[in-house]
Amino acid sequence: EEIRDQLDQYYGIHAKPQQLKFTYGTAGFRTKANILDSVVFVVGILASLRSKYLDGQTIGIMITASHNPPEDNGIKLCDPQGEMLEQSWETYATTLANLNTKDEIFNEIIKLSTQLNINLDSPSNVVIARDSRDSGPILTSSTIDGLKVLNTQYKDFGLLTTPQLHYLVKSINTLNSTTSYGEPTEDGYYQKLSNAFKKIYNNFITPASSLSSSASSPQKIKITIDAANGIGGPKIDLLIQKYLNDLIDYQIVNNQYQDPLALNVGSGADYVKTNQRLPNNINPVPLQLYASFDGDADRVVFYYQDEEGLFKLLDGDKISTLLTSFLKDLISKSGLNAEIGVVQTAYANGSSTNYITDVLKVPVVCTPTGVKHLHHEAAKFDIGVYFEANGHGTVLFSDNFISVLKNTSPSTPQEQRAIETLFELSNLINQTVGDAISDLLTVLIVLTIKQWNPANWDELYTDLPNRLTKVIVPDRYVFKTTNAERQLTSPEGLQEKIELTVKKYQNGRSFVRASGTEDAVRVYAEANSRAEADQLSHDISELVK
Ligand code: 16G
Ligand code: ZN
Repeated sequence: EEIRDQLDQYYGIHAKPQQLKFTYGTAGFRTKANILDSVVFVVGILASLRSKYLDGQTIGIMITASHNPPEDNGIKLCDPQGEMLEQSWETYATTLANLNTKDEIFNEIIKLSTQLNINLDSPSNVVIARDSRDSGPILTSSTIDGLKVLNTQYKDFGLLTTPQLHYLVKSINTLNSTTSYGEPTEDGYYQKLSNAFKKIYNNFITPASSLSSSASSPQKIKITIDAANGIGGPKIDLLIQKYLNDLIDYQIVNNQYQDPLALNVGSGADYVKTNQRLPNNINPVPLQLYASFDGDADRVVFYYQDEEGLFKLLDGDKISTLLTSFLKDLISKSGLNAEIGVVQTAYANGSSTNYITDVLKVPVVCTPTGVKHLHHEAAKFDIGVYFEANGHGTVLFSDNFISVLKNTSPSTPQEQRAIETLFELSNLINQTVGDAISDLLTVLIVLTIKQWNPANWDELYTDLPNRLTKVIVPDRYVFKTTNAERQLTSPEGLQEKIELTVKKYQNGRSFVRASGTEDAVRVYAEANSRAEADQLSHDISELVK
């Protein structure tokens, strides 16, 4: 009865416009902000149910549309250990979001609670945060109305990056346990990352070993960050200024997060990766390192200008190989036995896959696009490195391996340093989800230890020229794939045609898949030269149309 009363009170202002259809996809619900109100309201209800179902553990809600344009927004749920919402619940989310009346919603709540054995009177807890979009505050308050329907306790953290919200959820749910992840505050996040960074730094960089001209103090680490005018800018600013100012010499450009219309415009990780060019407002100095975050700071890509003035991208594959080679070296120096593996998607550059397999001799697993697929596979290794080429990724350390690190007594100083570094990397690298801030600090410390400039990093392997294009088709759902999205099973006969075309190109590779976030089909093509990659991309696009 109480639920009916609450629905009576709140449903009216959050009723769904009849004709709209919504789907909880790889990135949660994402669309134009002005049609999201009814959706976020029911997500509040669903988060409450999920928390009650999990004995009151805290569920996270993030309001963001990542790299999408300013007028978009979105909402997604985060499970108690900071992971993506369990897949079966995505279906419940979609069902709830498409109900057209108050009674239908009430019946669905009762149906789910019966089916899943949820006690609706039991406690439920939620934390919520948002990126810097101007639709964020109003959508937050509509979500909170949804939380009130089932009497959920909530805390609104306001502006955060997506990975910070994941950190908080895991920290809250592990509080006072032996697996405590960190202090459940924004500052706790900064402390955890900066402490780990300093420990690794001090283990390797001492004034004596530094190449700096003034022998007493090593040079500061230099980085310029393009924040896409998003929430990552003020957050990394806070972290470095408060905790790492004496080690890092940094500059943030495109940092107008208070101007929501500037978000992701001519800037950000997605812009840089897709267009393979510099963002606005960077005048590159050759061989200096630059980084771009996306709008909610769960992706990062790096780049530099070489001595000939060419733009060089260091994307998710380059991050993955850099970290894998460093970690592999640490494992061997530690004297421990640990299985390291790399997870990629079909978008990974062929050269990176060859490098990891043939040079590093580390196993590579390929999964479909989307964090939940990569994360799941990475969790099967002692150390699982996963990055999408677009810059989203992280490194997972298994619980078992972390306890090995904690309990091993090293027999040499070299072993001790390797073990300590591995352990601190597990603190520096966000274990819940890809995190631009955490990944940035990790790349910086690895480059500093190796005394590498961006060109040294880039030399590990040479990317095959590639092109990613978008083709608008009448119905993208007819494009079905298998083998981690690398082959089409439908429309019939198309895969054979693609393979015949690809065969004409040296080192040619191409695949076609329906986007999970846009009404379009994506065509990826790579080949030996720029011209051939472009031609292959064109040929395949013609087949798809
Ligand atoms: C979502 C995914 C991202 C993936 C992208 C692909 C999560 C949290 N995000 O943004 O990992 O790269 O979708 O988009 O899983 P697409 O299906 O439109 O190509
Ligand atoms: Zn993002």
